[in-house]
Amino acid sequence: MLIRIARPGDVQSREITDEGLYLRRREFLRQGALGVGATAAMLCLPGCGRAAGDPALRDEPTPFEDATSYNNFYELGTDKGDPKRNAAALRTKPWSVEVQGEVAKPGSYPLDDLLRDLPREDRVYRLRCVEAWSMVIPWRGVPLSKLLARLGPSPSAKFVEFRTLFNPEHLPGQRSNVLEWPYREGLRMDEAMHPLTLLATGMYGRDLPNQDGAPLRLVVPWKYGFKSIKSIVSIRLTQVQPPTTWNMQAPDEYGFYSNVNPNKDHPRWSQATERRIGEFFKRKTLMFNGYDQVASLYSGMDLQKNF
Ligand SMILES: Nc1nc2c(c(=O)[nH]1)N[C@H]1C(S)=C(S)[C@@H](COP(=O)(O)O)O[C@H]1N2
Ligand SMILES: [Mo]
Repeated sequence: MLIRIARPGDVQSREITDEGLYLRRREFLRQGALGVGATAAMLCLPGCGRAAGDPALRDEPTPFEDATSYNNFYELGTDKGDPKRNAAALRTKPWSVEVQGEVAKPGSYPLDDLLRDLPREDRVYRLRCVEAWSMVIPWRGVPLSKLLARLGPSPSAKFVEFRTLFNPEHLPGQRSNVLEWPYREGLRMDEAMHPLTLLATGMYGRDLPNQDGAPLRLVVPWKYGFKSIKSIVSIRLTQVQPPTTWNMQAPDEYGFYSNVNPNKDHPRWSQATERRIGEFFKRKTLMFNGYDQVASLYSGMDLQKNF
């Protein structure tokens, strides 16, 4: 059959009886996804900048429809379908980003000025949610390192803190205090400067839909999805590790680093496997979500303690 050989972990032993069904479904999906696959391949020709051998290359992109209707964006509601339903409430024009802290060029930048002349790059990245599902998305954006280089980080800058818009009028989820608003996230400086770290402005060759974090979101593909903060209005360079939303909410469940790590269970469920949206069966979760090139950032760190 014209299908790839299943990798170990694709088919669990208890699911073996369904293998025929699984194979037919894969073939069906592959044929159906050809159009999207071709688009993603084309997107990645010019200036793609991905390391050769990126495992995302072997993965079929998640259908656009799924990536824009099954979302986590608590500011637009806590159900997966809420962000799309409430997307129109978020106003993304005009949009400014406050740049503060240990940086040579602080200020309030209209988004166009912030990113002016920084070329957009296309990157197909997997995104692995802490809830054990994953997607493969063709992103478009600017490497965060290029923006930070333009802003001139001081030698004293050790971390970068990001915050999402706070505006309960336009973000109806913020009328309830299910989380402490504004949503915030942070990276260590070397993580922020890593070439994989992307500030996305688009996906699937178009502008970001509101439910996916328009007009500007972070994408850190080796970390759980919640690090990829949406609708950013503030970037602050700091000397000390900034508080982050999910770590504030439940420090025993969500650490600052939040690297995808199949060997470190969430206290309430396993992280060893994941379900790719659109697929029937679970697959094995890879260390750093398969982005082995970041491993050296954590050499010498105990990733069971620094989860
Ligand atoms: N501001 C903000 N950013 C957020 C979230 C959120 O609730 N608010 N959810 C996070 C989580 S848990 C995940 S898995 C990803 C989901 O991104 P997607 O909906 O584009 O797939 O966004 C992350 N960024
Ligand atoms: Mo998530």
